[in-house]
Amino acid sequence: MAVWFARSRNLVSSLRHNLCLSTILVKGDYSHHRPVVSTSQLSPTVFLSPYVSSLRHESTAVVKQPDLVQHSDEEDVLQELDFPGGNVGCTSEMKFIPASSSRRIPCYRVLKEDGRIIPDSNYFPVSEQLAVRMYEQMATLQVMDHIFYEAQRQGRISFYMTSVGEEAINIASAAALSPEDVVLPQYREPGVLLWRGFTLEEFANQCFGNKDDYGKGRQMPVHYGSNRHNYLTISSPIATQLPQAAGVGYSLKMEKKNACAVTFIGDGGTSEGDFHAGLNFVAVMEAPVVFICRNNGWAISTHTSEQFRSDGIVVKGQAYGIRSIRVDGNDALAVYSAVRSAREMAVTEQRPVLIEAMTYRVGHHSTSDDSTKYRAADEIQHWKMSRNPVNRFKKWVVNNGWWSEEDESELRSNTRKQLLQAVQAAEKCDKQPLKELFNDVYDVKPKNLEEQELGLKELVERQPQDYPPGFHV
Ligand SMILES: Cc1ncc(C[n+]2csc(CCOP(=O)(O)OP(=O)(O)O)c2C)c(N)n1
Ligand SMILES: [Mg+2]
Repeated sequence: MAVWFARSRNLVSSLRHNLCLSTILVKGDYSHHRPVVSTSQLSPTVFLSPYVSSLRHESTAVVKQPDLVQHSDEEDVLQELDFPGGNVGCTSEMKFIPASSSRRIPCYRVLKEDGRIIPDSNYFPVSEQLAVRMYEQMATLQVMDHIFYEAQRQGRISFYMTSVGEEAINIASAAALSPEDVVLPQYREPGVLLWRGFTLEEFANQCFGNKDDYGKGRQMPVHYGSNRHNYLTISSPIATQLPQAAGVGYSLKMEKKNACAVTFIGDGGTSEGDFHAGLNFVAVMEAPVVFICRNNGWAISTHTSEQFRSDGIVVKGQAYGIRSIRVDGNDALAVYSAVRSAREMAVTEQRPVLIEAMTYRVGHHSTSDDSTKYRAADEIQHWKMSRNPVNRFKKWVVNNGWWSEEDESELRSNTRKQLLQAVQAAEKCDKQPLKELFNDVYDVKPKNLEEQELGLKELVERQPQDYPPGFHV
């Protein structure tokens, strides 16, 4: 017999006990299968040893720590038991918690697709000046992506990754942070660096790996980093930035800084062990770290359905004891408010916060990828046109009378010109001498590196035809 009760869970629970009905289901309960053993067959003593029972009164009387007690909202708790991790209510029902909650965690949003604000939204107001700057930076990021992508296609740079579809996460999160907050990026967050004042010339120098690149041309394009802007250099191995963020956050805490660490990760990155180590470390150390997960549906060609079976990432934050929120990553106002609140909580309460920003990777994973091989072209088109975060924010800014089509064309053509100049200058600029390849990692160069340096020098001298004219180590 399966009867659905939508209202009183206590009523259901007491009916179960009194009528010995093992299959009364609460609406939304995932345990649809018949229990192996009916509740009437089980005695509470199966679970409570006499030794534990004798401590019951003491434990509940001595410490009442409601925050530490996770009462199930469905079951009658018989009494509390004290375990090393705190008091736990106990139940005579053998019931596994469901694999996921009955309802998916909702997604916080403020702006509708038509650029109007959802009535009664709860968000931080954004001034005209801030809104215009946010929009300008989103548009600049679009132009930058376009020019560098084309430069790669023309063979002028070796590699590039766009942020197309994720402009709102990039810019709105950056706008909500303080410049002292230390950012540990994955790689699809150049907009944060743009917001902080990294110039288009600096972006171009890195992509061309010339002598003005802060990494001295030793990294792939898009692996930006800037001490001046508190933006740690991107490293290719996915998720290494999370345990590093734990260390950065903890050091900010020890130094009593009014700042937090902010680290970005993709949905795919959450499958790495470092994601879990980072979250747990930060939760336990109570470090001021904001985790921003860009859940864009894909990790190269791996869809999220092949990546995890949980309700996305937001529930993983909670599993580690981290306050978490799911937000519409294509809604700049929602991202701004969520990140600003998260940052405030992290700094004032000295605790981590996790944000799962739902979005879609409109571009290919990188210039080494062709995403039409594993996803439908009309799916990409849908997100590009109907769910475009830049267009949505623009509608709001235009509706407020803060932006016009003249402003738009002026901004785009100036940015384009500036970028083309930056690309040309970066391309002409000399590279670092090859010997720089062997510097900076060690204070004193070890013998094996000296040998490799000598070996490379000999190779260049032996086969000069394989290297540009005048090239030497
Ligand atoms: C440890 C490690 N494994 C694999 C890779 C290869 N790799 C580079 S990006 C990527 C996908 C990451 O996807 P996601 O985290 O969702 O970020 P997105 O590209 O979607 O922004 C993979 C598997 C890597 N760089 N490092
Ligand atoms: Mg992804």
